[in-house]
Amino acid sequence: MTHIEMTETSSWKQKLFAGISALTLIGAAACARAADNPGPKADSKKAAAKEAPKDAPKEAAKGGQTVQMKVTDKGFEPATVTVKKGEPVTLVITRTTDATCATDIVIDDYGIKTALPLNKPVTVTFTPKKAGDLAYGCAMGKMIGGVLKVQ
Ligand SMILES: [Cu+2]
Repeated sequence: MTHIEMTETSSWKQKLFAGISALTLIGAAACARAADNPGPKADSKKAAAKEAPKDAPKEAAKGGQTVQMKVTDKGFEPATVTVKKGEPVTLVITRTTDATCATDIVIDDYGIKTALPLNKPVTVTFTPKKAGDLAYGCAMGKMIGGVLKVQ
């Protein structure tokens, strides 16, 4: 009896471990794809990876608040976003236009300056520490930008 129970437990654990290993591999592959790695070999690998778009939401779902944003010819959309103090915020930003100078997102108070490649979701994560309006925007004095309202 005891022996059977132990066997069942260990096989269940093996299955779980195999599942976690698979997820870890998927995560590592997603990170490798996210890193800019120009060159003909890298490009052909990227083209072969069919599931790339599915990986971004998984990464963003780690915890806290997730906000999908776009950079269009009107600027950041939505420009004003309300977030909660003390909870991690994940901004998933996709720049869909080359018509503006907003090719980076800068949030001075949190030391964030992240490039926004065209048509590629980029994840920016931080935890707002104080309530109030937090300005963000492009790298040139936030000429194009918006406000994160921390409550
Ligand atoms: Cu600008």
